[in-house]
Amino acid sequence: MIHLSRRKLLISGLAATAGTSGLAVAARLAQKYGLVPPDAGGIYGLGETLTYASQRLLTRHSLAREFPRSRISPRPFPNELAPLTEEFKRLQAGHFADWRLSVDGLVAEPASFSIADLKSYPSRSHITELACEEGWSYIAEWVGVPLSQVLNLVGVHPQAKYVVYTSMEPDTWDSIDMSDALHPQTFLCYGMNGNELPVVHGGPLRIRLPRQLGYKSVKFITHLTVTDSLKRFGKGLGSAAAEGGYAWYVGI
Ligand SMILES: Nc1nc2c(c(=O)[nH]1)N[C@H]1C(S)=C(S)[C@@H](COP(=O)(O)O)O[C@H]1N2
Ligand SMILES: [Mo]
Repeated sequence: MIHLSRRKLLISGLAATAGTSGLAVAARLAQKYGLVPPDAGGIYGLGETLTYASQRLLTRHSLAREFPRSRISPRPFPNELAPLTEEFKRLQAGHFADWRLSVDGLVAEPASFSIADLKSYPSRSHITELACEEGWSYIAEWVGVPLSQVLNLVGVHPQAKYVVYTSMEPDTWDSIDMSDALHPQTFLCYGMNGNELPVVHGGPLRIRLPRQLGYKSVKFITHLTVTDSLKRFGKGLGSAAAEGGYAWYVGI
């Protein structure tokens, strides 16, 4: 565990933005605390590490801004959607009764959950902004179960470092570190603005983490894997997005 005083955090964060010596400080902190993102290789590696390490040290206990109900956007913007698969259409025709979320990896008891199972746990909500990397955003009320609740149910092993989440949409997957996975605002969402989560917004279930850009909030989640390393997943960069040139860590 990191036990840095707030002053030290500020100093290290400042140092991280203060040029060459700052680079060295952040790089050293990154090494020391394992704050090296999986996509840190290659030409932009240092930059990615810097952003991740300095933001992590500064924001590990912070919450994304929550808004009053009056600020909910009247027309949330659904991003362009790839055509739904036959499997998805079949589940949708059955009102997702056969849909399951499976959880495996470094857990005591791998499990699978129906939407009804997930709804049987205390539901939580937050009114937060979804911000796309392309510049648009909207505010909505997101309803679901904290990811931490599901992780506690299956019992995460102490070596766990990341949670990988996979969409029913082909080739769509991402991952977060345990700090984000256990963050109180990180939800598995089945509801939005008082209704079921619409399919265009990722229903029946999407992950929602308001402290990172919209593309980390992957829709149609059906599989979670807890792991100590991202090397075995795809090209080892931590997400399909990272393989396409987008940063793995996009804290806001
Ligand atoms: N499965 C899946 N999840 C996804 C995407 C996608 O194309 N497919 N787009 C991402 C991006 S880039 C953004 S900004 C948000 C948009 O969420 P919304 O469509 O609910 O507004 O979803 C993210 N999750
Ligand atoms: Mo996006």
